[in-house]
Amino acid sequence: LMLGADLRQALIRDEFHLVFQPSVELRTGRIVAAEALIRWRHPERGELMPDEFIPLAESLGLIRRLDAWTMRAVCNQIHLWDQAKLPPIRVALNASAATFGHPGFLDSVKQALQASGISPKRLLFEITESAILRLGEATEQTMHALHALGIGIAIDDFGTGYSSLAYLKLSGIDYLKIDRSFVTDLPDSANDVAIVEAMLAIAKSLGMCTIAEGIENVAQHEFLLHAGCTEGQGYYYSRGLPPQEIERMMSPNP
Ligand code: G
Ligand code: G
Ligand code: MN
Ligand code: NA
Repeated sequence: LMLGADLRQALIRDEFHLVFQPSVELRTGRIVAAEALIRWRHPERGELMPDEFIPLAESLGLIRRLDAWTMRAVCNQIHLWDQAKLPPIRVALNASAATFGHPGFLDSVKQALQASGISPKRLLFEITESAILRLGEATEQTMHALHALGIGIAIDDFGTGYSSLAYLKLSGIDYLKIDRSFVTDLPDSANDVAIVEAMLAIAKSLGMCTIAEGIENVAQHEFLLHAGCTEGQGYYYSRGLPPQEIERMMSPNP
C-alpha cells in the first residue's frame, strides 16, 4: 500500500533507470541486441526489481505511464549510442498487456520514434503469450502495424502461457524467446531437450528467429548453438548492465 503511493511519486521524481542485458548471436558470439530492464531506485528501500513493482503498477493503472517512460528512455539511449557511433544493436522492451492493448499505443510509439529520430528497426517489443490471448483481435492489428513500421515483435516467456499455438499464425512475430525454465536443465534433461528442439523447429519452419533465455553455462550454450538457436541471453554472457558498461563491451577499442 505504501509502495503504491511511492510509485506515483517516483513517476514524478523520475526515480527509474534502465539496465541492458546483452543478447548474443550464438554462431559468432557478437552482441547483437540488448533487453532494457527497468529498475527503481527507491529513496529508502534502495534498488527495486521489476517483480517488486510492475504487478503493483499494473493493478494501480500506472503501467502505461511506466512503459511510456521506458520507451522514451530506450529511444533516447539508442540516439546517444548512434551519436557515439556504437554498433547499431537492437534494443528490446517489455510491454505489459494494458500498454500493448491501449488504443493510443501505436501513436505513442510513432511519437517516441519521431522525437528521438531513431530507426524503427532498432526497436523490438516483447509481449507474453498470455497478454496476446488476453487482448484478442486488437493485438493482431497492433502487431501488424508495428511490424509494418519496421519494429520487431518477440514472444516473451514462450511456452509458459497455458496457451494454444494458434496465435503463432498471427503475422508480424519475428522472434520466439525460449523461457529460462526450459533452458535450466539443458542438456541433461531429455524432456527439455525434446521440448526445446521442437520449439526451434516450429520457429524455423515459421521463419522466426529464436532467443534462449537464462543461459548460465557453456554446456547450455553449446547445446543451443548446435541445435540451431539464433541468440542467447543469460548470466553466462552478462547480467543486465548500466549503459556505460554496455558501451565499453561494444567499443572496438576497450
Ligand atoms: O529485470 P528482471 O530481469 O528482474 O526482469 C523481470 C521482468 O520484468 C522482465 O522479464 C519483464 O517481463 C519485466 N520488465 C522489466 N522492465 C519492464 C518494463 O519497462 N515494463 C514492463 N511492463 N515490464 C518490464
Ligand atoms: O523473462 P523476463 O523478461 O521476465 O526475464 C528477465 C529476468 O530473468 C530478469 O529478472 C533477469 O534478472 C533474469 N535473468 C536474466 N538472465 C538470467 C540467468 O542467466 N539466470 C537467471 N536465473 N535469471 C536470469
Ligand atoms: Mn523479457
Ligand atoms: Na522473458
